[in-house]
Amino acid sequence: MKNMLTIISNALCRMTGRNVGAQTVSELLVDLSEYVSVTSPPLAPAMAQTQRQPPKPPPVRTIAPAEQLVKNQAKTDRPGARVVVSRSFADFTSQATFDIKKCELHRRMELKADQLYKQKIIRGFCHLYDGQEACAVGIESGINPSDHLITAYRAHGYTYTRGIAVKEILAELTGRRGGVAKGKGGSMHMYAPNFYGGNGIVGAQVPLGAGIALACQYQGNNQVCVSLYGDGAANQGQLYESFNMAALWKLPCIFISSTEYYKRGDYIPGIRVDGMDVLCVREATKFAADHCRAGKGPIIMELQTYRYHGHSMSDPGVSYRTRDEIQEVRSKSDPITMLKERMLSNNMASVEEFKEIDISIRKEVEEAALYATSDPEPPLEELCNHIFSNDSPMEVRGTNPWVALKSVS
Ligand SMILES: Cc1ncc(C[n+]2csc(CCOP(=O)(O)OP(=O)(O)O)c2C)c(N)n1
Ligand SMILES: [Mg+2]
Repeated sequence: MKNMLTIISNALCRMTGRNVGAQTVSELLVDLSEYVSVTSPPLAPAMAQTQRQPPKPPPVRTIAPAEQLVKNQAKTDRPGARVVVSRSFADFTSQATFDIKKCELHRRMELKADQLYKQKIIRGFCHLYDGQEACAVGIESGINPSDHLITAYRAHGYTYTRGIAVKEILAELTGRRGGVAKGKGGSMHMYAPNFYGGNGIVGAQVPLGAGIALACQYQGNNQVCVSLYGDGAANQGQLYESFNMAALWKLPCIFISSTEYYKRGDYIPGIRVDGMDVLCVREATKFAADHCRAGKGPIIMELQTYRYHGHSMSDPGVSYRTRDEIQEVRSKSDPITMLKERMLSNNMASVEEFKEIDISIRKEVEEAALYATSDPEPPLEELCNHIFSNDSPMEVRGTNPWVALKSVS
């Protein structure tokens, strides 16, 4: 997975053969669009018919020198290969330490959630995102805090990158008063400023994201909305309806799919990104945000990524893939290890500094876990507050209103 995109990424940097150091990365991407057709042209109706095929793995593209790619461009019959390139690491010296800290904290937080779940302190649904830290961290680094983000139920990492402290996230998972949703939302329903959750219905967040982008456009605030979904939502009608509206109204919406081998974007430009490489994700997001802010309408990003845990805590994650496969990804494409290795080889950080970061992150997560397990549960009289309807009689599905509620703490 790392494979092709890393090779292409490095090769594109080399093949431009230009003084890339003098450009911003976004400029480099725009320049590269001359070579790799970042923007997909609309298809003729007859051709659109033939597109309704089951998704296929993307064809492996061989690397060609820049001039050759330019020459071949006219012959490219499918919408352009979407390639995102990251520049030399030395260009990121001042920022990468911050990225690695966020990636590691995110990983430790998920591992702590795993532990607390197995200790039966976290109950109910719990969907982890370890292995995919480069997606959350890279996206956040590519947008502004005032931009907007909405995702599905796998939301711990995005809640953290949108500015919520680890202890509030863990306390939400344990259902405590100090949780980010006052202990009432749990794993799937966390929110933060300009972060709209945490949505349990697969795909439903995508039209909501288009709506947020419509609000941005209406208010003319130059903000964009990132709307995330997984491959499980990728064939839903509501996605295509949202894409259609976003394209027609040129909404500033970045639709991001964490997926493999699904191809869309026939009418909306799309870029495929190495979702294990935090810098690729960041630069692609910046590129996509620039695209939206320039009034060019929506754009789709496909993050090729890998999750170490199964679907949820009830899925061991090894019935449809082997432990060897997971181990191979861990050893070859882990986003944190890759970033560390590249930082080390570019003299951007030392082993000692990584150790210090590791110690401080472990401490922060341990303290957060202590908070999440010692903070009291919300009082019973709080239970029915903060919901939309106050009209009585109120019925909560699955409960018997005549049975007295009991707290477990
Ligand atoms: C409309 C709807 N259908 C089915 C479900 C049950 N369900 C929960 S998660 C899930 C899989 C979704 O996969 P994906 O979108 O790829 O997200 P990932 O779990 O990989 O992050 C399904 C089918 C649901 N929550 N909502
Ligand atoms: Mg999925």
